[in-house]
Amino acid sequence: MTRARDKRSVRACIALLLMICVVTVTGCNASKKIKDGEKSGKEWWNRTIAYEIYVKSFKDSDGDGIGDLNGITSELDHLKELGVGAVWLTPCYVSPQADNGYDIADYYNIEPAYGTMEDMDRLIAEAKKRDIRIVMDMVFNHTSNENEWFKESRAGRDNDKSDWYIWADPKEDGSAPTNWRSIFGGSAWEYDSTRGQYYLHTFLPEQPDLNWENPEVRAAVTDVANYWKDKGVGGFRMDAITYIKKPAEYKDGTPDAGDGMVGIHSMTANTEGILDYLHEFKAAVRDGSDIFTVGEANGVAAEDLKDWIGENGVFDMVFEFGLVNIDLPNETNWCERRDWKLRDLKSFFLDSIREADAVGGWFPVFLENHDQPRSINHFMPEGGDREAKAKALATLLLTMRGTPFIMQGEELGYVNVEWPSIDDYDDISTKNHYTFALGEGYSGEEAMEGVHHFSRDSSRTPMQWDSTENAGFTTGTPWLPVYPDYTVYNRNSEKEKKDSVLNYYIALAALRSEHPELEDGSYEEILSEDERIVAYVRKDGDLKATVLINFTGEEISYDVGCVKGAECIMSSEGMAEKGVLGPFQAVIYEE
Ligand code: TEU
Repeated sequence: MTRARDKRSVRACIALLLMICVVTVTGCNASKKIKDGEKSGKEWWNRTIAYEIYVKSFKDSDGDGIGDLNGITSELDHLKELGVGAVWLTPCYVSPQADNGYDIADYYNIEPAYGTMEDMDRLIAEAKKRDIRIVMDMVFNHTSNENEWFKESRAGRDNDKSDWYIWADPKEDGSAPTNWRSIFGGSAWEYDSTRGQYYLHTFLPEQPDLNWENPEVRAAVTDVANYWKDKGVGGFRMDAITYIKKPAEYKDGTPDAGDGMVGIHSMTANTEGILDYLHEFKAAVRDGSDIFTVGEANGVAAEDLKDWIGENGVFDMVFEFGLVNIDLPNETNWCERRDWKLRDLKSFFLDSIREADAVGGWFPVFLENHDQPRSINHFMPEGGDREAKAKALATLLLTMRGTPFIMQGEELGYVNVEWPSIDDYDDISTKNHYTFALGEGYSGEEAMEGVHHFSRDSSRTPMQWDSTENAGFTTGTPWLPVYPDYTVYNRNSEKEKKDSVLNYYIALAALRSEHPELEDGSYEEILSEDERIVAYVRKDGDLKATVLINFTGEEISYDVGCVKGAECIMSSEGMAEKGVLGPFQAVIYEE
């Protein structure tokens, strides 16, 4: 890794000259420019790095094998070192854990396995001392079936909360109201004998959907969010938010698989009228505060962004699914993978950033989260040096225009788990995808291949802190096995190894904060048609950084005109030679 000193004064004097040179000699003529960077937001969350913690797997402080809030508090300095200013916690409210906390029984209390409200207050305060804000995961499309709201709702057809969930009568033959398949497999309707009706669940039967048509429901979720805002959190990640509005009529859809069902996503995602609810939520929660909101927006594409973010939008940012589904044409079927080209990945960033910029919105950059495979397996070709691939992806994540979201373990270079049997897996969605594949006629081997590639457990294995037993995650038995490579890939060992993935992340985070063009400079894609390199220019006033990332395991050459007159400020692998990139090498030049 090399890093030259900042020479801004010299650079300012020669900037104009260099620009002229670059324009004259550049071979990067296939460039696509999108914005001059001036209108970009300057809120604290535009300028920071966000980090996702899967609470159950981060750090266990009491030896029960389950991560907890005190564990997180004890490792805040790790996050500080990475330049993190916002920490998104996966749900840590009271929950029966049918979906690891995404089934909330009580929004106002902490799950006992994770700690107490005092622990949470301490975490918020300790984080604040380090300039870190805690971001809460708000799950409002559904609750747990153990939530008091649902218990009351299911008790009869005429109680105060009878209309708080989505209830519907059976078809004449007694079967479910529609043929919709839940996102986790099986019918999206569950029969309840007390009411003699079905209730809708977009996810598990243990996760009944709330009825947002009912103003009392909207007021209740607003109250929850404001309660947490008043505690001083820095923002909200809005879970599965595109599903909250259902169509006016429940109708069967055209089956999309041999089970005769149709995925609920295609029937309910982003239903017209959803934005009215979300504008109401924004006015009651977000407006007038300095928190940020980021919506998990499966079903919202780049062209829809104008309604979701920016001046007329409902959130500050949205997580789009275009990139993570680049190889998955149908989320229900993990056995059907799509070939993709580097051009597709580049287009995703180009389109999303362009659309976000056009409406004065902001883009959250992410390559991983707790539902996704590890990015090394997801976006990089097989073979070659794992650490080099991790650093190449880190460069993309931390120098793209937008707020980067690091998934825990990504900064250590984690890869997917590939356990031999479906019984080794914990995640309920993984098990259901496997069963679905067998039902569709795929062999056990084919179904396991899908599991190895897409299972959510890959991003949920315990965080690896050191090379002691259980990677220092717990003194007890970890709820999910620690990845066997922990003796090499762990925080402490990587801290000691000069050229580790972790130290590269730390250096990149520091570089980013010292170079404003990398934070909110404009974004211009270069070498657009090159299928081996992702390359772009970030500019802010006189400052200009050029990023080049080799996505292949080969040494390759590129037209040196892109970086003529510039100096290298970062190289992921050894020295940088202009015009050449080593296998998976990433370089940043500045002029
Ligand atoms: O995920 C919502 C969502 O759209 C996911 O179904 C995603 O497509 C899938 O997990 C990919 O495998 C959110 C949470 O992120 C997820 O962890 C929860 O299980 C889900 O909501 C239900 O709350």
